[in-house]
Amino acid sequence: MVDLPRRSLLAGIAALGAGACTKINDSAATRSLFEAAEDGHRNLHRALAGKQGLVPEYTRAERSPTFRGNGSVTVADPFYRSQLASGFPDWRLAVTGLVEQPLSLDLNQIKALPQRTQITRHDCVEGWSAIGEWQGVPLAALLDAARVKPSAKFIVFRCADVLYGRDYYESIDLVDAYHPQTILAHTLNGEALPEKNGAPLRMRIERQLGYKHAKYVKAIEAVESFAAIGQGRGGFWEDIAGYQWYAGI
Ligand SMILES: Nc1nc2c(c(=O)[nH]1)N[C@H]1C(S)=C(S)[C@@H](COP(=O)(O)O)O[C@H]1N2
Ligand SMILES: [Mo]
Repeated sequence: MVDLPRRSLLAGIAALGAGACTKINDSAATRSLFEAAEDGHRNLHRALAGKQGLVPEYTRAERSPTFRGNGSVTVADPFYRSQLASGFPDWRLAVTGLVEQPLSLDLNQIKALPQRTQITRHDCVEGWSAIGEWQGVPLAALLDAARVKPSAKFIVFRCADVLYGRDYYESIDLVDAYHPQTILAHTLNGEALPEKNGAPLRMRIERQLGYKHAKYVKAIEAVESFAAIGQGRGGFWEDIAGYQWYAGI
């Protein structure tokens, strides 16, 4: 694990330029991944929505007065508890797996990367929705800084909470990973994320249902397959309750 100095991280991102997303989405690797998608729902959904279609964004006036917490709303891990009490000074996000340059970033480094703010609607399969304003770093910027290897097919999120005795985790494909509205958020409605909503860092994967939006993210891992992780279905709810891995909305 290399602690990449902030300056070289920013220089690396600047060198990639604003075209980074386009470049990756136009790559033969991504196209063949898309074309090879086996899942009928996924193919259909992508064909209808367009690969990079954006979900609607809302106005500040439309934000829900409170954004409820669901699933884990607290984290028992003692290191997490001491960090929560002091504003996460020693919290590190790892970017690992099939990358040329593994990263270990603190919150200040993450906030110094390009940022995106979006007001979106969260839909939980349990039958509730909420509109919130999220700010964070596009996952694409983190993946570009770490230089994902061509063999990577999925991005896995490792979380700090344990629910029903299991580590929460989730995974998405590279199309969703590089989607412009897929961000690692640190701020909700202008304030640091509350514990119930995933402090200090949680995913927003706006074209997917709520359970894909991993909270309390401590590591992001590029993998070729998620068969050996958890029970092999790609996520916590996929493993324990048979929820669909592809939860496109
Ligand atoms: N780490 C972790 N992430 C999680 C969950 C969880 O229990 N643990 N619950 C998921 C579900 S089912 C939903 S609907 C959303 C809820 O996000 P919220 O608590 O901010 O409303 O987080 C998702 N991400
Ligand atoms: Mo959910």
